[in-house]
Parts: sequence; structure tokens; C-alpha cells
Amino acid sequence: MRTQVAIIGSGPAGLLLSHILRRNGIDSIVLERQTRAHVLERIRAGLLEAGTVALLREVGLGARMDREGHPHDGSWIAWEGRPRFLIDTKKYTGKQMTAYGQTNITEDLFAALDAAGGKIVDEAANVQLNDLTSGQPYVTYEKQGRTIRIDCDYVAGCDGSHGVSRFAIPAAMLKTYEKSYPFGWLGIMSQTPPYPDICYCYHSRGFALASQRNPMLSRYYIQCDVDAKLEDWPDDRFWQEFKARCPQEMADSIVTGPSIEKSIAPLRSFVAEPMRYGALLLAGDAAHVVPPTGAKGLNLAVSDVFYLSRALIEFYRTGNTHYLDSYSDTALRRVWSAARMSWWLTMLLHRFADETPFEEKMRLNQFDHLLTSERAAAALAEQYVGLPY
Ligand code: RFL
Ligand code: PHB
Repeated sequence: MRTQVAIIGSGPAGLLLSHILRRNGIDSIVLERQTRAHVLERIRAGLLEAGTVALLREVGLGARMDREGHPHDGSWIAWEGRPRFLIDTKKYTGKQMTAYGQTNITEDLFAALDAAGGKIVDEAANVQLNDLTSGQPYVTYEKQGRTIRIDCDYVAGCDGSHGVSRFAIPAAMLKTYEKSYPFGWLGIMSQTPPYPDICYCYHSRGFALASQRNPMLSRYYIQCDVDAKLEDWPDDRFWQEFKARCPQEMADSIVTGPSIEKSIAPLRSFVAEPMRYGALLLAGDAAHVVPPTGAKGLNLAVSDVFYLSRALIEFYRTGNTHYLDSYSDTALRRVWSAARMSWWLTMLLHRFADETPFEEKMRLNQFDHLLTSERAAAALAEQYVGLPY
């Protein structure tokens, strides 16, 4: 087979890239290791930056998001023993964040690609990237006992943090930066009316977050030990712990119910540089992972795809490689800003077992600084809502 761009991974990065390329007359094939059902079942992100919403609208994916998504003027921080603080994105940036699930975006993308004859191969095993610096790159994969070869001009590595694409870059040419945090997030989904606000809670028992998907679907998280086991967290224990970490009036208004999904995600920060090697261009979690505290992972995948699609469109229209050549530097500038914000918010809002009383005071003072300084509040709002592309 031959295509212009072979895309590895059918997460939001890979699907969105294929969709935008197709709208611009550029052919691509998406190779996905899992079944489509598996991809659609994964519950992940829920909060979209204004820039993500604008881009999705611009590429014809806004209809359902505008109907079902829920715009918010900001997100709250409820700190034990302190007044509530609003990360007021509307006031300081004029922009809103929108609650709309990654699952829905993925569904919208599959529907758009299916309707337009997009090519997505699922259950593509043993994907391998070959001859990336030869001028004649190709990808192979296995399906139903056969090995299939796809010749292409470019390979987009959109296969998430556990994919193969990043490992096709020789170790000597790749620099990686990593930090793991000594806790995870235990998340549940429940078919209950959500708490009306997106609210991050800091409490001496640990962090908690109330979020939402739609008027009858709520998403809640609590900080948990890295080695926590799902079987130790029946719903009752989860709700009890969640409520213990939020202010009384908030706890009283949370509508609880049976969970329909429950999972534990470890928290880490990871950035790989550069995001290009010959014909291979990395995008999304394949190149970088942020802890979910800042709600930035999916939004970064979308901004990478913005820069990458612009570069490929420019190349196929004019032969000019300017944007391709600057892709890694341009994308990484935005990645590092989001990595810093996500790290900062993670450090601010979680309990660290080995923390000294001094560090605890510093944490408290950082929050008080937000409460009392318009400039500090504005700086956080600007980063939280997402930097312009
Ligand atoms: P994905 O979504 O991981 O998709 C990669 C795809 O590649 C496939 N794949 C392979 N295919 C072929 N061959 C191989 N060898 C392959 N290896 C892997 C995988 O099966 C998969 O289908 O990466 P992508 O597209 O870069 O998208 C990134 C986002 O999914 C991720 O950053 C966000 O979900 C992170 N995130 C959040 N981001 C936000 O912007 N806002 C949020 O509110 C938010 N909340 C979250 C989150 C992530 C979480 N978890 C579970 C880590 C909340 C949580 C709990
Ligand atoms: C979510 O709704 O899943 C969500 C919201 C905000 C975050 C992280 C996750 O910071």
C-alpha cells in the first residue's frame, strides 16, 4: 500500500490529524493496535481549552460539542480552611473552558472519518517504522497472519506514551526529561447529576476533584497511593473519602451513586526532545505526558496536531518545508509551558507524605498569594486556559 502520511495510533491526536489532512486533500492511513471498541471505552480527559474548542469547530467537529459541551467561566480551588478561589479564565482572558469528554471527541472523529471514507486499520499488530531518514520511509504491521507494508512520505507517531514511534528514534538523538509523583488519581464515573462547578480540593487527607461530562454523568477523582488497588476502593469508601476532602457545603450537595467506571492513573511529567526524526513526527502523548491536574494532555495533543497539520499542508501545497523544519521547536515551546503549569498545580494541590513543615507553609503561602494578588490570579488563569497557538 501507499499513502502520503502513515499515522500510528487512533487516539485524539492520530484521528484529528487524519481528519484535518483529509479535509486538505492529503491521504493518510491510521494504524491502531487496539480494537475500536477498546479505544472508545477508555475514559480520560474532560476539559477543553478555548483554543481546542475553536479548532474543533473550525474543522467541522463543533456541532455535537456545542450542543452537549458545558462551558465554564473558570474552575474553583477549595482549600481546607480558606475561602474558595476561582481560576477566573473569563475575567482575566475573556475565554472559557468547556467540559466535553475525550470519549465524545473520539466518537465524533470516528464518525467524521467513516463518513468521508477515512482509512483506519484497527488491531494492527507489531507496527514497525523503517528507513525514516532514507527519503523512502515505510511502515509494516501484521493483521490476520499477514504482514502488510505501507510506503509513505511521512510517519506521524501519535501512539501515546506506550507506543513504538518514540523508540524508533535512536537513543543518542533523543533527550528525555521525566518526573514521577509519589501518588496516583483514583477516578470514577457515575450516572448522577454532577456538582455544578469544576472544583479542585486541597485537603490534609489529600487532593480531590469534581468534574463532569454531561447533566447526568459525573467524574470525580481522589489522590491515592501509587500502589492503591481498585478492589480496596468499593464505591462507598470512595464517596466517603471524596466527601471528607471537600468543604462541608460541597460534600452535602454531591449526589452519589454506583460507579460505572473506576480506574487508577499514575501521575508523571515526561517530555522527549526533539519531536522529529527524519520522516517521523511525534504528536501528543507519544512525545510528552503531563499530570492531569492542569487538564492539559488532550489539549496539547490538539495543539501539536495544529502545528503538524499546518506543516504538512504547507509542504503538500507548496513544497516548502519551513513549518516541518520548525515543528519540533514550535510545538515544544507550548509543551514546556503546559508541563510547567501542570507540575506547579500538581505540587500545589497534592499532599506529599515526606513534606517538611516548611514546605507545607510554602504551599499554603502560594495559595494565599493567589487569593490576595490579582496578578498571581491572572497569571494562573492565562496558563490554565491555554496559551494561544
Ligand atoms: P492516546 O489517547 O494515548 O492515543 C494513542 C493511541 O495509540 C495506540 N497505540 C498504538 N497503535 C499502534 N501501534 C502501537 N504500537 C501502539 N501503541 C499505542 C493506543 O492504543 C491509542 O489508541 O494519545 P493521544 O492521541 O496523544 O492523546 C492524548 C490524550 O489521550 C491524553 O493526553 C489525555 O487523556 C490526558 N488527560 C487529560 N487531558 C486534557 O487535556 N484534559 C483533561 O481533563 C485530562 N484528564 C487525562 C485526564 C488523562 C488521564 N489518564 C487516564 C492518564 C484524566 C486522566 C485520568
Ligand atoms: C476530567 O474531567 O476528567 C478532568 C478535569 C480537570 C482536570 C483533569 C481531569 O484537571
